[in-house]
Amino acid sequence: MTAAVLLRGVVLSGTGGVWRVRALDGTERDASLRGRLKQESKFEKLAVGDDVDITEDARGGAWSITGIHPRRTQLARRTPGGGRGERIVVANVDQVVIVFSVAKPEPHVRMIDRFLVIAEGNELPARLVLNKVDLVEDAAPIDALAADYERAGYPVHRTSVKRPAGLDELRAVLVNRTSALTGPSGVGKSSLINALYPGLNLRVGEISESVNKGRHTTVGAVLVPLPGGGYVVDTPGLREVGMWGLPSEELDHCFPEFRPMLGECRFQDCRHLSEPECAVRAGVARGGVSSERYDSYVKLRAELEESEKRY
Ligand SMILES: Nc1nc2c(ncn2[C@@H]2O[C@H](COP(=O)(O)OP(=O)(O)OP(=O)(O)O)[C@@H](O)[C@H]2O)c(=O)[nH]1
Ligand SMILES: [Mg+2]
Ligand SMILES: [Zn+2]
Repeated sequence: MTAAVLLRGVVLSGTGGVWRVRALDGTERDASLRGRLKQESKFEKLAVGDDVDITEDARGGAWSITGIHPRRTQLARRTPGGGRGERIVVANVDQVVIVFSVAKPEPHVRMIDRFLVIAEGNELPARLVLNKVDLVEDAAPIDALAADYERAGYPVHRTSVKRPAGLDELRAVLVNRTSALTGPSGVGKSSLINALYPGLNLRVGEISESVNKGRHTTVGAVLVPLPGGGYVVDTPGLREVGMWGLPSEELDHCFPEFRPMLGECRFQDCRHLSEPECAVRAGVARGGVSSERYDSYVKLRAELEESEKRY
């Protein structure tokens, strides 16, 4: 009897029966969950990004997923109403990279804050990329925008694919990590990836569509290996996660600059809206908390409370 071949790898894509697994040596294979393992509950929740063992079947040629290693992190979609059920969209994401452009299209702070809240809700570190800096002559508005986020504790990158600028710094923070890349259409996500990795020539944003073309299952996330180590995962991931199921009373914790003040409101269950002696609103008045960020909090809080009424 020959010993079974066992490889360790990362799940790149797949949403159901067959999963694409990239072994540590860079080779890729399709592998499936079979028989008894498929029934075991821990395998039901296998996700893109999972760190797995695959084994070649005795007859050769076919590979099975035979082990799943503990997850470092997860980007999950929670069940509304605070139930325990959740769906893991991507496992082992190390950071969320949120790309906006400084012009064409204009940055949308409410949307930036929404993406940041999703990252915080999943306990993932996030950074902001402000692309297309070549399009604006006056840097002052960009500096003011960047300052709000830096003050909240987020690293901000200013980049241009056209000039080019900030690309080496951005590449350096992507290496050897799994980054969920997100942002609205047209801000330059694909252009950035192609400028950072000229050999890759992949259109992030279109990958998942082509991989999932013709399937009737839910469109899943796809991990793209980067030359030099690391992965970017294109989302549907993040958009799909949404703020769905984030309890409204946890929203304040998703604004890191609020956290030092949260124990200091007069009421323990302060919503930071119109309650007296609210430490967060005092922070806004003092200037320690950006009023733009606070406005986002108010809007998102209303949205979450509204959705809770429906469950
Ligand atoms: N001036 C300027 N234009 C840029 C820059 N980066 C990207 N663009 C342009 O912006 C447009 C959109 O870029 P994409 O890379 O396709 O944007 P995307 O974020 O991938 O968009 P989706 O795939 O739709 O989500 C293209 O015409 C790019 O040439 C930049 O740094 N400066
Ligand atoms: Mg794109
Ligand atoms: Zn308060």
